[in-house]
Order: sequence, then structure tokens, then C-alpha cells
Amino acid sequence: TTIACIFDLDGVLVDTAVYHYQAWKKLANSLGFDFSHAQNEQLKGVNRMRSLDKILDWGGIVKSQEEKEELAALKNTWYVDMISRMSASEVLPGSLELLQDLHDRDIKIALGSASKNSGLILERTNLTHFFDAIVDGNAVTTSKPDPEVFVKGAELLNAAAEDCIVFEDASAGIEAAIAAHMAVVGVGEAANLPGADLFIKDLTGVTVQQLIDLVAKKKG
Ligand code: G16
Ligand code: MG
Repeated sequence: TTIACIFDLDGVLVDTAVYHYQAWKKLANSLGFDFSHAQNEQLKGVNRMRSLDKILDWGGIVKSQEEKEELAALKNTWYVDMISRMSASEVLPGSLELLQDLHDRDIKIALGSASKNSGLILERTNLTHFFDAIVDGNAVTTSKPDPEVFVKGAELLNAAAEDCIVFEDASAGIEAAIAAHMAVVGVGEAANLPGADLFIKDLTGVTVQQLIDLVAKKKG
């Protein structure tokens, strides 16, 4: 069995949610309301403009399209400031080992992220060289749960959907992988990841054989 792997970025390979949280909180506070960790959870895998829409909604604030573009840009300057200081030590447990193992076995690897900042994050954390294809927020027109980001990843890897395994930490991403007809590994709390084929806390101890078996079993 040939497999191909598509990794989400935030929450799977690195934890940038903490930086998104700080930047969104600063923006919300500047508009006169607060922003909680629970709310931040709901923004995982959701693209920048859709995240802003939700936040303004929670704050009960209406803004014009032009103002929204400015607010999103402002949040992004704060966020980019923080991720510019990231280092390889922020790669989540097990990620490096799994990427290396896949790479050593010539298994194709793609990124499937909603972030428009994935290039900078991968560079700061020394992960860029593992990827045969990068599909991120700059390359798609729709946001997860739409399957576009994963479908494009498979295309660029020349892989059939049924041979692909997606690694996701957000329910919108799990939905997107299912809609793309791919196997999906839920990373994090199982309760937040309905529909995944396999649940893991993090990438520690995941074996390539386990992934090959998962795809084979799914194919039946
Ligand atoms: C990530 C985060 C989301 C964030 C999105 C867009 O997605 O999980 O919270 O809103 O990227 O990020 P940016 O503002 O950098 O374009 P993923 O798909 O990597 O989990
Ligand atoms: Mg994610």
C-alpha cells in the first residue's frame, strides 16, 4: 500500500493557537470586550476573516468590510511579530520523529493549513524541508470544513484521495478530510474530534505501519 500524509499545522505540528489567542485578545480588548480561551478553541482551523467575523459577533459589534480588513491586518501584524520569534523547540511532541520516518521511507508529505503565515512558521521551526507540497491559506479560496485544502494537497502529491491520511486537531478540519474522502487522524481531545478514524493525544509513538494499516482497512 502506498500512502500519502497531509498535516494540518496549528495544533498538530506546532502550537500557534496560543499566539492567535494573544493577538485576537488584544484586538478584542482594544474594541472594548474580552475574548476567552473557550472562544479561541472555536477558531481553530477557521481562516482569518471568518475568525474576525465570529469575534465581532461575540462582542456584538458591526464593522464595515473596509474596517474589518484593517482589523484583520492589525491582528496579523501582532501575530506575525510573535511567530517571527518561534524556534524549533516549539515543534509539538512526536512531530519531528514521524516526519523524519515518513521522509526516510519516501512517503509523500503535504501541508494542509488554513494559515496564510505557514511559510514563516515552517521556516522558524525548521520543518520546511520535509514537505513535498504546501497548501495553505494563500492557495485556497474556501475555508475548512470545505475539502479544497486537502484535495489540492493530494493533487500536488499525485496521490489518490483513498491513499491519503489527514492529521487534524480541529473539528472543521476533520469534516474537511471526511468530505475529501480521506482517512483522518484526530490529534488532541477525542471529544472535540467527532468522525476521526483514529484518535491520538499527539504524534508521539505513531508508526508508519499503523498508518498503512489504517488506509488498508479503510479501503476494505
Ligand atoms: C490556523 C489556525 C486558525 C487560524 C488560521 C488562519 O489553521 O488554527 O486559528 O485562524 O490558521 O491563520 P492566519 O491568520 O495565519 O492566516 P490550521 O489550519 O493550520 O490549523
Ligand atoms: Mg489546526
